[in-house]
Amino acid sequence: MAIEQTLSIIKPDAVKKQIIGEIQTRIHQAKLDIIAIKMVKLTKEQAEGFYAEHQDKPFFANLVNFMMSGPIVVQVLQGENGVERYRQLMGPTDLSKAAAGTLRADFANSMRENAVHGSDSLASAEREIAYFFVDSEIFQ
Ligand code: RTP
Ligand code: MG
Repeated sequence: MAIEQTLSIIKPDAVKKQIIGEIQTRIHQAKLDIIAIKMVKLTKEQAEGFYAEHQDKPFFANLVNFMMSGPIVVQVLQGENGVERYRQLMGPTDLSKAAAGTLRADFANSMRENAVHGSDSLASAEREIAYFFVDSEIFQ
């Protein structure tokens, strides 16, 4: 199986709860390597640009406000089948459907405040990694 990179975000709710380390431990246990990392607070423009695919959705304004409500940790993960395996580790968007042991089942507050983001495809991963990192900040 191919080694893939994916973009992971520890969202404002999880940073506020001081569970960055717990989430990273789960990532390491899932055999995904953290090969780039930074803590940032998004501007409105950055949050809107990152989630531009959702701009026509009814939840867009609330999503943008949430994502700029506090600092986030942005990281690039690498591992075998990394995009799909990190999505599995996160669990589904709707936490009522998330299996125990997934990040969202264990750490999400709600459908919106759901602790983590992960790229949903290889194409999204490429775009999202480039949104936050230049090549010299990624240590493969
Ligand atoms: P993400 O992009 O953050 O990894 O999450 P996802 O793929 O599981 O879900 P997506 O459909 O891309 O939605 C992006 C984020 O928008 C918020 N959301 N709120 N109905 C709602 O109130 C609603 N639906 C989605 C969540 O923060 C979700 O992660
Ligand atoms: Mg998504």
